[in-house]
Amino acid sequence: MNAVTPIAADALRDQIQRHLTYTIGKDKGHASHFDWRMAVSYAVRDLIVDSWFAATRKTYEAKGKRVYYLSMEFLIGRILDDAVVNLGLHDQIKAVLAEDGIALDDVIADEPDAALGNGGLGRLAACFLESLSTLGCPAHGYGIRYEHGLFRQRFSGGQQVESPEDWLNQPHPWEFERPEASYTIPFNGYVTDEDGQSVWHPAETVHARAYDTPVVGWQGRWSNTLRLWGAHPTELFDLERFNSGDHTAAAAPEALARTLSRVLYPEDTTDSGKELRLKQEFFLTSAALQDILRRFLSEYDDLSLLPEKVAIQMNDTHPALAGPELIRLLVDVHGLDWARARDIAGRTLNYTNHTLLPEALERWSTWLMGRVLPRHMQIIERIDAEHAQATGCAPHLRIVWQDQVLMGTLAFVMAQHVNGVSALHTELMKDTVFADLHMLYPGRILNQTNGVTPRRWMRLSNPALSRVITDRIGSGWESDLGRLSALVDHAEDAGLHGDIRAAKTANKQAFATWLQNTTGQIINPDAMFDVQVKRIHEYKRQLMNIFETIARWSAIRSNPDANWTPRVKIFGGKAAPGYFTAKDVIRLINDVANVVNNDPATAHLLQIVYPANYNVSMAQRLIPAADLSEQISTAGKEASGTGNMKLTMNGALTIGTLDGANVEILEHVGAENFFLFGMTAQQAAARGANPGHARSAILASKPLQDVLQMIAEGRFSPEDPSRYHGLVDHTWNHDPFLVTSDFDAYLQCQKQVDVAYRDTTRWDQMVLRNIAGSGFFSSDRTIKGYMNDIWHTQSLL
Ligand code: 26Q
Repeated sequence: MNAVTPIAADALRDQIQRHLTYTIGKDKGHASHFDWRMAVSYAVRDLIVDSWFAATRKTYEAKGKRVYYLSMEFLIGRILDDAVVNLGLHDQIKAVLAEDGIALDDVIADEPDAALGNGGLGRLAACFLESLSTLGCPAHGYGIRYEHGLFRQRFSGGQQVESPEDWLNQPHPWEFERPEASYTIPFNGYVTDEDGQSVWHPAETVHARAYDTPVVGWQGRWSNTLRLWGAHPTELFDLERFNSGDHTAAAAPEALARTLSRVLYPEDTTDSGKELRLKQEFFLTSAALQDILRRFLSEYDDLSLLPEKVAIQMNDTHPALAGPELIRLLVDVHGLDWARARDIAGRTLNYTNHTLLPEALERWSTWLMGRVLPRHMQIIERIDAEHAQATGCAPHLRIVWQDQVLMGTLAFVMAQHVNGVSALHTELMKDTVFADLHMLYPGRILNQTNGVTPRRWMRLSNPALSRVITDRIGSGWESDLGRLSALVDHAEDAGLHGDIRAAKTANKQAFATWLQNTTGQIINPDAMFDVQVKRIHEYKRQLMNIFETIARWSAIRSNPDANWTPRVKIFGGKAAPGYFTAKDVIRLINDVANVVNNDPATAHLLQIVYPANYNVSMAQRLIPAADLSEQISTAGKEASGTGNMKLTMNGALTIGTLDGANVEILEHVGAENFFLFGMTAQQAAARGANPGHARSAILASKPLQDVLQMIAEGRFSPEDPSRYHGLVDHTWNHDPFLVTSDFDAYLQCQKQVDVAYRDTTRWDQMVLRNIAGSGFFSSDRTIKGYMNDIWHTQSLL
């Protein structure tokens, strides 16, 4: 249905040529990779537009329920590569470009990542959009069109240095600007009561303008829309001021408005409490809700039908103003009474929680909220009063408590369904942070374990493995990932083992070549690639990994002739600019790399790699090349993880704790094919409550004492021996994420990994069983779960 009509090579060539000449205005002989990319992107986009319109038509005809996914982050990455693969055009375009001596890979690599997200939450939203299209679920993503996405990272003297990202500083061929789709977003001011009606008199307004990007699903059968909002001034500039010569002040309204969509907050999991962030959240939420209601009212005239026709998903609490904003629009603008509006909102909204870390739970002072959104503050207080009345809850379970608006509580109280993102995380929600609300609203919490799209994370990023799989089990697994389980029928097949191994080796070689070309560093592709890629956070315990690396280096030096398994330790990830402990960890990794990589006694057995600026595109190169996946967070802290899933489906084995979705990965691939270590969530919680936990763990571990001693002595920072005294002291005396308590178990487990890797038959078997067991982790399965259990929607395919 609606599949994009196959296009002949001649037609494709003509379209690319035509765009190069007439859209870009370049002659072949003078065209750069950028010019070719534009021409190819426009030609591919043309093919998507037809399926996009067809899907829109069908959605209007079906009059079914639509899904709206509200998210402050969409970490998309490159768009052309994904579109080309989903349309099945890779080989054709490659051939067409080759005629002019142009490599498709170079054209693709010219595209900057759309990095409108920090990490897991934003990337999940991008995978969800792709699965929604693949499944033919009528849906819109709503987000902010940040001019500057996540900062670029480089290292100077081993330290992270940030610079602004600038992806829109060049034409962006994938978006359609919609000047006609524009809404006024009010801020500040005051509220008056006019005959029992509340009237908000905002002191400031900006316009939210829509920019649409089509999101094409697998084989082009369906395309949904990602609608991003850009902020524009309601008044262009102050002409009077301009004429009087004050040119800077004349442009002030424009500058003010544009800051709203200027830059993505690079903080993940810390509550920054900044006014601009609150305004961004409201900007997204209000624009999305006005758009949703406008579309709904173009099709229906009875607003009580809203919950039947619309499902809104709040991606964490960042868009949780959707509750009060929907009520405001229904009551103040559309004239419904409070009770009906409250009821409609409560049956339309749903909330996904992504973290239990207390510092990440959003809260806003009532003072700030009351100033920026005075009408919403009133509405929140009324929602809260009714919540208290209905449940008789204790004061700390109120939405407003101790002069703060608790956004998690607001989202929970307003939502029809509240979900966690892995089985363990959902159970912990019920048992800990949301235990009381769970009692007050039983049945509201449910689980939807995360997933990732196999189109980008296998087909596109790992064509070598994809070919091997298709040769064995046929095509079709890309949109029905459970079929990978058919690979277990070949579990003992040495031919298949060899093919998978050859694919991995080729990917490792390709990564090594890329690394050498971009950084000059030469690595041994025959060594085990041991990979930890994710945001740098204390709870993710990159520190434990680098401690193990130091212990390993030291052990190799003392016993060089032992039977060592050569390893390349690969790190990737950014720290929030204000997260100083995380930045210390980055510097330590780079300092250790500097010493270890220059030690001729160990260089053939241990190397450390930390390429700067890890992003989606780097993940696509690195994940297919990984042998070992480090998923070593303190149990109970990682809500799910999604990199863990990508690595599993690409044939990396996991060394990990019983945390987040690791638990389910272990179940699906089999405990004998997973390197499990460390405390459980319950044990970790108990251990952390013991004030002397770090000191006693260190005193019980000679290898750990030695590691800390080396760092404290300045072995890795000889020019500044005291550089890590703070970090070492923090480890001895605080260690909030229990690195010290799990360290010995981790060290032992890493030794088992070494042994397993040397037994290639055993390793190959384990790899095969990991790939075969990874089918559950497709985001198609996740989205089907949301469609059935939360949205109650149907596919239109
Ligand atoms: C909040 C307030 C102010 C500024 C920023 C923020 C903010 C921004 C981003 C808070 C949190 C985030 C991101 C959280 C996140 O990425 N969580 C991850 O979500 C993944 C998808 O569910 C999970 O797999 C990860 O386990 C979880 O850490």
